[in-house]
Amino acid sequence: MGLRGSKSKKQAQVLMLGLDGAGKTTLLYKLKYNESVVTVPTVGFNVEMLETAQSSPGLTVWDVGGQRKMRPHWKHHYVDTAALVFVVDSWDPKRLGEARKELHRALRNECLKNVPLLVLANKQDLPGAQSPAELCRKLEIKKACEGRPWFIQPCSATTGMGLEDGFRRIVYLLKNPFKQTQEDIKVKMKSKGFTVANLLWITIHKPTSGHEGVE
Ligand code: G3D
Ligand code: MG
Repeated sequence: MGLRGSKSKKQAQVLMLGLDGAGKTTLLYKLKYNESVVTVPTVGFNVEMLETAQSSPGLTVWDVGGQRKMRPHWKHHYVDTAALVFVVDSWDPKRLGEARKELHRALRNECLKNVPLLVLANKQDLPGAQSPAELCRKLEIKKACEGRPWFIQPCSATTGMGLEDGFRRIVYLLKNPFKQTQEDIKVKMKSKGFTVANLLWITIHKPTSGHEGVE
C-alpha cells in the first residue's frame, strides 16, 4: 500500500478526489501555505507534501481534477494510494447524487480496497451548508464503507476550519490500521493529544480479508 520509503521519512500517498468545484485545490493550498488562492479548474493534478510529526509518515497529497472529462483518469492514481480524501461541497445539494456515484465508483475499485477514507464536508462557512450527518446519509457512506475505516470531517477551505483535524486523523488511521473499535480510537487519540471533539463521525470496521498494515 502507498507508503514510500526514503532515508529520512516515509511518505504516504493521499489521493484527494471530489467533483469539480468542491474545494480541493483551495484546501490543499490553505493547508500547505495557509493562503487563500484564486483557483482555476484543475486540469491534470496538483501535488504537495504536507509535513507531519517526526514519528509519522509525511503525506504527499494529490489533488486530481474533478471535471467530468478528468474522472476517467482518477483510476490511474489508485495504485499507490494509502488514504483517500473525498471532498464534498456541503452547500450544493443538487450535485450530491453525482458525488455519491463517483465516490462509490472509486470505493469499488480493487486497488482502494480497505484504504482509509476521509470525507471532507467542505464549505461549512456558508449558511445552509448541510451537516456531516445529512451528508453521511445522502452519500450512503456506511453502506459503501464496509471493511474500511472512514470518517467525515466538517471543514471550510476558505477559513481553514477542520482541515488540520481531518489530515491528523488520516495520519492516525495510517499508523493504527483496522485493529480497533471506535472506542479504542477515541481513547488512544485522547492519550496522544488528538482532539476528539469532532470524532462523532468516525467509524471503524474490521476488514473482511487480510490487509497489509501500515506501521
Ligand atoms: P476544486 O479544486 O475542487 O475544483 P476549487 O475546487 O478549490 O477550485 O474551488 C471552487 C470554488 O469554491 C472557488 O470559488 C473556491 O473559492 C470556492 N471554495 C472552496 N472551498 C470553499 C469553502 O470552504 N467555502 C467557500 N465559501 N468557498 C469555497 P470560485 O468563486 O473561484 O469558483
Ligand atoms: Mg481544483
